[in-house]
Amino acid sequence: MALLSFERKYRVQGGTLIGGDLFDFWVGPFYVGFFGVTSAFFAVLGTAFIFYGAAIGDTWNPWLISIDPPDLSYGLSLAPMTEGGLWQIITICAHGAFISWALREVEICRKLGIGYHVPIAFSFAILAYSTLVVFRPLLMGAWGHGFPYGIMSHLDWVSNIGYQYGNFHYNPAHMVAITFFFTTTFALALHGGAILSAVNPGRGEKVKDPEHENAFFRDLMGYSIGPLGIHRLGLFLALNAGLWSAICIIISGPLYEGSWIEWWDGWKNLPIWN
Ligand code: 07D
Ligand code: 07D
Repeated sequence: MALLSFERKYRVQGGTLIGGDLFDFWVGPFYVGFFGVTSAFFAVLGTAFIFYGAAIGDTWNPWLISIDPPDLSYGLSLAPMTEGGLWQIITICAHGAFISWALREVEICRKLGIGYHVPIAFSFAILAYSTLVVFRPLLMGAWGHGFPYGIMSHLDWVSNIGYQYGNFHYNPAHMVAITFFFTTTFALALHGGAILSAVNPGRGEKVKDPEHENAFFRDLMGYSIGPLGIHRLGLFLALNAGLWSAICIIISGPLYEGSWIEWWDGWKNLPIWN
């Protein structure tokens, strides 16, 4: 089915979570929906507040603009606009935009009658972000534990927090997360390579089918995970990368305050050595 007639067939009314058919229409190629409107609302408002913060700040250099969270002394209270209040409002807008975007994905899945894999996957990114700016600050008793919104300043934050706990490389959950990130790129490189090698051969060569891909991996290592399996594996690896990232930062502070380097000395205290 040609793409345009496919779109016409599946551009159906219904499947909305809220608002009935109020915003159930398309603008050009984009589905609008109630959550499209709320996404746009929060994204525009949040961006406007970032520009306002930049305007009252001391630089227009895009790398150096930074909207900082309130000082730790404000605890979990609301701060004045110029002393972290802006960061708090932008955090609310960011959550409004990200969660709306995920729910808009859900509505599109419902219209098409497909699974919710994409919105579930995006939820893991939102979870990692919320862990950094909501859950961890709540558990530690101050919004000041969130990261600043700025291109270079958020790197300063990652570096500072990394060394505040000795050296983040020694955080065991950070190790697991990094391993999942690396394995995700490894799997995507193998999968992308396998697909291209079969369906994009040299000029004049015949396009090959999935059995060629299976046979390649069977010849290479005795096993092929298969066309469906590789996507299951990919999603599993990628979601775990985000999940273990959230775990590695939520345990730093709320659960363990010392140096991650010294945490490994714990094995010396095991009773089996006595
Ligand atoms: C390629 C999809 C497209 C998305 C892009 C990002 C903005 C920000 C905001 C001016 C893979 C668009 C960027 C809208 C503009 C202002 C205020 C996704 C792709 C192109 N970071 N981070 C970057 C964000 C955190 C870290 C780049 C966001 C944590 C390190 C970009 C968040 C920690 C490095 C960026 C976020 C952390 C970066 C490229 C939110 C741990 C880099 C991102 C909402 C996760 C790299 C100068 C990219 C860099 C980089 C955006 C959170 C660490 C500016 C939106 C606090 C170590 N981060 N980041 O390609 O070059 O993502 O930084 O949580 O080295 Mg970051
Ligand atoms: C949070 C982004 C969410 C994004 C959303 C969408 C828009 C719209 C619009 C494009 C989670 C935003 C969308 C804005 C854009 C348009 C149009 C993703 C998020 C919702 N580390 N480390 C991690 C490595 C070191 C430290 C995670 C490696 C040092 C701290 C990952 C190395 C020290 C924290 C990771 C390394 C240190 C981390 C990040 C190597 C510093 C965290 C991925 C090789 C001295 C953070 C939840 C992530 C974390 C984190 C990797 C080194 C500190 C596993 C590979 C030793 C403090 N590090 N790290 O979380 O876990 O993505 O955050 O050296 O907080 Mg680390």
